[in-house]
Amino acid sequence: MLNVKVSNVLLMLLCIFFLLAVQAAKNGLRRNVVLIIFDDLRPALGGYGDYLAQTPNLDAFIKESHYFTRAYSQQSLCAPSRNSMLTGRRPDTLHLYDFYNYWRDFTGNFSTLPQYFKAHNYYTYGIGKVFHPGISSNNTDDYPYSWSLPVFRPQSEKYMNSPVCPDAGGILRKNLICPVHLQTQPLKTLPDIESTAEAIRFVSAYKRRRPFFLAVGFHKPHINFRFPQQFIDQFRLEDFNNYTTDNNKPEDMPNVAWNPYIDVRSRDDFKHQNISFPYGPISAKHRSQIRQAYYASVAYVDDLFGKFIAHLNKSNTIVLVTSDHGWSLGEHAEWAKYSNFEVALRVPLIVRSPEFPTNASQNIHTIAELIDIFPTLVDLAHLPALPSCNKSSQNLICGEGKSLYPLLQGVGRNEEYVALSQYPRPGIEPTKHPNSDKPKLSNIKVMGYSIRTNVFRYTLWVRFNAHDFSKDWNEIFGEELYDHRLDEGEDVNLAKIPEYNETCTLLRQQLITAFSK
Ligand SMILES: *[C@@H]1O[C@H](CO)[C@@H](O)[C@H](O)[C@H]1NC(C)=O
Ligand SMILES: *[C@@H]1O[C@H](CO)[C@@H](O)[C@H](O)[C@H]1NC(C)=O
Ligand SMILES: *[C@@H]1O[C@H](CO)[C@@H](O)[C@H](O)[C@H]1NC(C)=O
Ligand SMILES: *[C@@H]1O[C@H](CO)[C@@H](O)[C@H](O)[C@H]1NC(C)=O
Ligand SMILES: *[C@@H]1O[C@H](CO)[C@@H](O)[C@H](O)[C@H]1NC(C)=O
Ligand SMILES: *[C@@H]1O[C@H](CO)[C@@H](O)[C@H](O)[C@H]1NC(C)=O
Ligand SMILES: *[C@@H]1O[C@H](CO)[C@@H](O)[C@H](O)[C@H]1NC(C)=O
Ligand SMILES: CC(=O)N[C@H]1CO[C@H](CO)[C@@H](O)[C@@H]1O
Repeated sequence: MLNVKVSNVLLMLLCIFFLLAVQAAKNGLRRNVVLIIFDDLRPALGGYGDYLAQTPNLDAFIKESHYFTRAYSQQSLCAPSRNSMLTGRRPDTLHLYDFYNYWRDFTGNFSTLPQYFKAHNYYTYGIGKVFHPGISSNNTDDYPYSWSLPVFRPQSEKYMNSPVCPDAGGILRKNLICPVHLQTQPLKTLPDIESTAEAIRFVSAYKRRRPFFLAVGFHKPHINFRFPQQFIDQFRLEDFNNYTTDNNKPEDMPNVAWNPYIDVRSRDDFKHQNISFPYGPISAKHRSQIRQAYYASVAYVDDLFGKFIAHLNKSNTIVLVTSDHGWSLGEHAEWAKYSNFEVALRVPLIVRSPEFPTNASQNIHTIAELIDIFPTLVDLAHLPALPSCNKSSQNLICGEGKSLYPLLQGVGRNEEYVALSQYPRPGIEPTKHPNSDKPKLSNIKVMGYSIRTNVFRYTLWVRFNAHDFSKDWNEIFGEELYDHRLDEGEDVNLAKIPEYNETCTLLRQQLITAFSK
């Protein structure tokens, strides 16, 4: 009797050891994941063919990566875009178009990308601006749901909107263009420098058996353009004079589509320029200065990116680099984001995985969306696939995007996917009050829905009801059609031209079907 019992116990112990060994082996094979989100970065990168950019570190990284040339944000505003990307759901599903609600309490207790990794035995950590801080992530960056420990927020972050930019007379201003010497800055540092140091500390000190999921959110190139002086010195102002030829709002652009770049106007160095509201223009000299400062801001975060990336072990770490949306640099005479134009929506999307090694930057032209990142990283890490959401399921763990994993394998690159984006307005004319660049939910009266197909961008501005989130496809305030075969800059709106009537009708049907799912 006793012998039988002893052997049972031994068998049980053996089983436990075996299971532990299997788990350890699995963890050993599991790769670390690093997600890097830049703020307001359009693909102004050498690796994306932009010859004005000075981004040696991202360029070298792209050489070892697959990069998507046509990746799009779901809404060109920080909080809604990040909530959409990180929950894998569209703004219309989340009902989040501004900064002032938290999806778990407002819409549904939806899982997030880091939360999914945490649930699958990853150690998850966030540094800097990953979720938009504040109410939209419940003032906790969605901790503890998404993260194994509280998110690192740089101490110098609180001075981001303070008067910290010395003018010619040494007086500190709240300027748009703000090259600085670190010694003059509060805490003698900048937020992204602090975040980079913390990211390096984390990956260098990491000793756990579990793999990690690390998200690093850089604040730049978002305004103000504050960076160490040396980064602006490397750009010549005159190189930015002929960046676009769009000096005035295009005649055929519906007023509802216009974003009056109120945040740019409100900075101390632009306040007194008497830029006519809402259409400007900004003087030629200032146009070049803003572009130069944007590119300098990109060069600055590229430098920090390079310092961090050098500390990663290439052979066991998946790295995905992206941004929340783009930024207009004078296209259509517009600045900032807040629109449905290609320049405001197109983002870099770069994937380096030991599973897909390359030496010679592989570009993928298939259309991708930021909501695709969640299922893609899940597949790259070989976790159980993320189910796709559908109306019949009340599933809290699902995504609305597609996995880009097959595309990385080389499968399905000719699929004609589309990208869907949207932007809200408080009315049909640009206004300061309410701020038509970023209306609060209660003020939203119009929604611009946009579809990017292989060759067209089609945008329809319709009545939106903020109380029940319904839209009326028959009450139209603006219609835009751009043909990217002829007009990459989206300068000529073809929607009113009779020859394009049929194209508009077809795209309108496709758009309504896509946004009614
Ligand atoms: C929300 O989901 C998380 C896990 O995903 C769970 O821990 C929490 O209890 C849920 N909250 C509510 C209110 O259901
Ligand atoms: C969000 O924060 C509020 C206030 O701290 C808290 O009452 C609420 O439970 C939080 N929501 C979730 C889902 O944790
Ligand atoms: C802006 O307008 C004010 C008042 O009309 C004028 O005093 C000032 O010189 C103008 N500034 C510029 C830069 O034109
Ligand atoms: C990098 O990761 C691989 C695979 O896990 C491991 O064999 C190698 O020792 C690591 N290199 C360093 C420098 O830690
Ligand atoms: C990278 O290039 C070297 C030679 O330049 C080659 O030997 C190696 O196989 C290449 N690796 C990959 C993953 O293409
Ligand atoms: C809906 O999604 C669930 C999983 O989230 C899946 O099991 C089910 O088959 C889906 N239904 C349809 C009609 O696609
Ligand atoms: C466009 O075609 C529709 C029918 O598809 C027609 O009702 C409408 O009048 C046409 N509009 C123009 C401007 O030709
Ligand atoms: C080719 C071209 O358009 N060149 C113009 C660039 O901008 C300067 C003004 O800064 C013009 O003088 C050039 O004609």
